[in-house]
Amino acid sequence: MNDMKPLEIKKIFENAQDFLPLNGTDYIELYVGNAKQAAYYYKSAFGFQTIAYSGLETGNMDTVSYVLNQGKIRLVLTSSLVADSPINAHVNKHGDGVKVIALWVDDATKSWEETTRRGAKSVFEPKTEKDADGYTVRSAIHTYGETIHVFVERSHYKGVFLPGFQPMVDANNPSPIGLKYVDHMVGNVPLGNMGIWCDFYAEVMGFTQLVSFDDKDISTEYTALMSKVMSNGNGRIKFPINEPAEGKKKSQIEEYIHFYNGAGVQHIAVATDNIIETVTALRQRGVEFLHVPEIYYDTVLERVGTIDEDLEPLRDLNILIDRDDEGYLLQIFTKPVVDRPTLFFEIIQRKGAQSFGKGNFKALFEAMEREQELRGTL
Ligand code: TYF
Ligand code: FE
Repeated sequence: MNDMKPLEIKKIFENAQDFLPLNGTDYIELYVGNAKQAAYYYKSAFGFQTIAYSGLETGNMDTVSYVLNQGKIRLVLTSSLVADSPINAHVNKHGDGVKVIALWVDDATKSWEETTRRGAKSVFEPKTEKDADGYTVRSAIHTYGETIHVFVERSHYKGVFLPGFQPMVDANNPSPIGLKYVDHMVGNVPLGNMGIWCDFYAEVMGFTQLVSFDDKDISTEYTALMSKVMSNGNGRIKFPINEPAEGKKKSQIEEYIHFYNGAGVQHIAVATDNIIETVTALRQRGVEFLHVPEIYYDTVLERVGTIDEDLEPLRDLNILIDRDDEGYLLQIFTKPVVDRPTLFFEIIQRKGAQSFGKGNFKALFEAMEREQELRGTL
C-alpha cells in the first residue's frame, strides 16, 4: 500500500466512492411492432398490470407506450405511430426487442457526467421533464448493439411513471403471479466482443466481474459460449455478457446474433419467492418453457443435496435446480417470447445461491439445441 503511486491510490479511492451508485432497475423498454397487443400478452401470460399510458389520447402523436408493472418490475412497450421512425427502424432490424435498460439513480446528471467522462457514448444529455406530479431527470448512454441505458432520477416525482404518462386503470388487469424484481439481464455480443463490453462495464460504469464461464463449463456439441457476469457495487444490477465460442457449429449465441442482426438483450431473469406457484400460473396462462428430459430428475438430488421443496412438483413443472457454496437456486427458461429466436425470460428463485445455475448449463443448452434443430438453424 505504501509504495503506491498517487494515481493508483486515486483510482482505488474512486472505486470505493462508487462513482455510479445504482438503486436498481427502473424500467425495461421494448420496441415492438404493436404495443397494444404486446401489452395484452405480458398481462395475460405473465400477470403484469397496466399502470400508465402515453399515446394519441395524451397528446403524443408519434409514439404509443403501455407501462406494465408487477412487483418492482416495470415493463414499457413502445410502438411508432408514424412511418420512418427510429422505432420502426429498430423493429425492422431486430424484431421486437429490448431497447432500454433504465437504471434508477439519485443523480441522473452526475451519472451521465461520470460515465461519459469515462468514455460512454451519450444518447441524450440530462433533461428535466415535468408535469403536475413533479419532475424527473433522465440521461442516457449507449451500450452493446443498439441497446441503451437511461439513468432515471425520480426523487421529486410522485406520478405513476414519468411526466407525460397518464395513469391507466384496467378493470381487466390480471392478478400478479409472483414476479418480484429483475434479477439479471443478459447481453449477447458477437465473437470477440465480450471483453470489450466487460471492460465497458468495468471502466465506464465501475462494475466488477463476478464470475466467468468458458467453453469448458458450457460446451455441448454446438452451443459453445463464453460468459462473464458484471455486477455493480451493491449487487443489485447484474449483467452477464455472452459471446459465441470459436470452432463450433452454430451456437445459440450465433443464432441470436443472426436473427437480432447484432448484439442485444438475450434474456431477462425475474425473481419469484415461490417458483412452483409462479411457474404453475405461467403454464396455465400458456407460457411455453424449454423442456429438459425426465432423466435430469433421476440424479439431480445427488448433485444438489437436500432442498426444501418436494422434487415431484419441480419435476412436473420441469424446474431446474443448482447449488453453490452459499445455497441453492431454482430456475426455468421460457421459449423465445417474440417471433425471432431472440428474447426469452428466465424465472429464478434464489435460496441463498448467488450464482447462475452452472450445474444446469449442459441440460439447458441441450434443450436449446433441440429447439434450434426444430427451427432448422443448427
Ligand atoms: O444468466 C445465466 O448465466 C444463466 C444461464 O445463453 C444461461 O441463466 C447462460 C447463457 C445462456 C442462457 C442461459
Ligand atoms: Fe440467466
